Amino acid sequence: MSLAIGIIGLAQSGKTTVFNALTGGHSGSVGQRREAAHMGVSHVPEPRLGQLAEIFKPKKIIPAEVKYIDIGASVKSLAQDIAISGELLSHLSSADALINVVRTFPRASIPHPGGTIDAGRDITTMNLELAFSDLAIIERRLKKIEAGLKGIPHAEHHVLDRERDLLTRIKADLEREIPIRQQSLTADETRNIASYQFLSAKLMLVILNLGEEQIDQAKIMETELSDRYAGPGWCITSLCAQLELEMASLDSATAAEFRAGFGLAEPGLERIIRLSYEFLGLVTFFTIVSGEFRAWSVPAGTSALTAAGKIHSDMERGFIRAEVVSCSDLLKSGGLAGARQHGLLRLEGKKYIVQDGDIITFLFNI
Ligand SMILES: Nc1nc2c(ncn2[C@@H]2O[C@H](COP(=O)(O)OP(=O)(O)OP(=O)(O)O)[C@@H](O)[C@H]2O)c(=O)[nH]1
Ligand SMILES: [Mg+2]
Repeated sequence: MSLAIGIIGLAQSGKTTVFNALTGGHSGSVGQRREAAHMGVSHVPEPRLGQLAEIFKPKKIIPAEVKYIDIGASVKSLAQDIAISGELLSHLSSADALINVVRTFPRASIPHPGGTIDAGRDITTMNLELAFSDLAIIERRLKKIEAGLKGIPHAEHHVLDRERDLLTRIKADLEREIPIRQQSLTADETRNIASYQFLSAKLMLVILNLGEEQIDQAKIMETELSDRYAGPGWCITSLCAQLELEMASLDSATAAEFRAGFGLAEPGLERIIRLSYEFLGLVTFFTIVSGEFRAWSVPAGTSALTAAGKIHSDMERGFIRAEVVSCSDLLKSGGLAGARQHGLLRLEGKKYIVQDGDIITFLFNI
């Protein structure tokens, strides 16, 4: 399963433009049916794929993927009306992280729901909307717990009591405007609430959507907002979504020229994709199977057994061992045969922790 990122933001902040630019999609921006979610995939830029391809000469190269979801509705409306929002909310709830698109571009012809352009205010508003959604879930659960406690003997209260106490504590912090990702919860408590898929618990990448004329002020804006809002699981960057979308349709040489004209060093979208990847703590490993050379992303700390299962459940079930060589060792020794000769090819067991850049051949038996 690829990693999924939900795109949220206030009305007309540029969510669909960011989505289209990231995924090369063509979803309608304005005046489209608002209740439909857009989903699309983008490839994780990975320079090592090209370097390794020169050695392996694969028939096909398959980069790792990130799935983006533009839910096309406000988070607040989702929390308020469960009946119409069930499916949209579930898309968002199952995302691994959220991108909050915050408008900074001025354009008089596009009204801002807050009346003026104020990125700080909009970040606060979105934090409140996420908290609002989580509070609605907590309140419903607390009611159920109270009802449940009435129906069972006192001696069996402790499990529900513990859950109620934890949720009550989280609720109090949310009411003090502390998102769950910034609350001090133990690893056990975090695990216990994971199934609620709280929105304010998710990693949050804020993208300031700049106007072309604001590109040279981007760093100052990012720093100022970062000083005000930074905390665990929170990160800020900026992008001129409209410009990136236009560049996405150009060939790479023209796009590079265009970008240089605006003083932009790196393709903004690659930066966003790479950033979300780093932010989520993912590592990349590579496989070559029947001529297909492929990059996979897994959370840092993943075992060889789990990594095998990501490719195919049979590989996990019948796992024997993994043959591993690091990308740099392989490039140094010019190929698998050379790496084997130099003793750089290692045999690893189920518990081996996959390292970024590993090239792995899974040996399995079913
Ligand atoms: N100048 C400028 N305009 C932008 C930029 N990004 C988006 N826009 C414009 O802002 C308007 C809204 O953009 P969308 O991407 O549709 O915004 P949205 O958040 O998806 O809007 P809703 O889904 O309706 O809430 C469109 O007219 C875009 O062309 C930008 O970076 N600069
Ligand atoms: Mg939209």
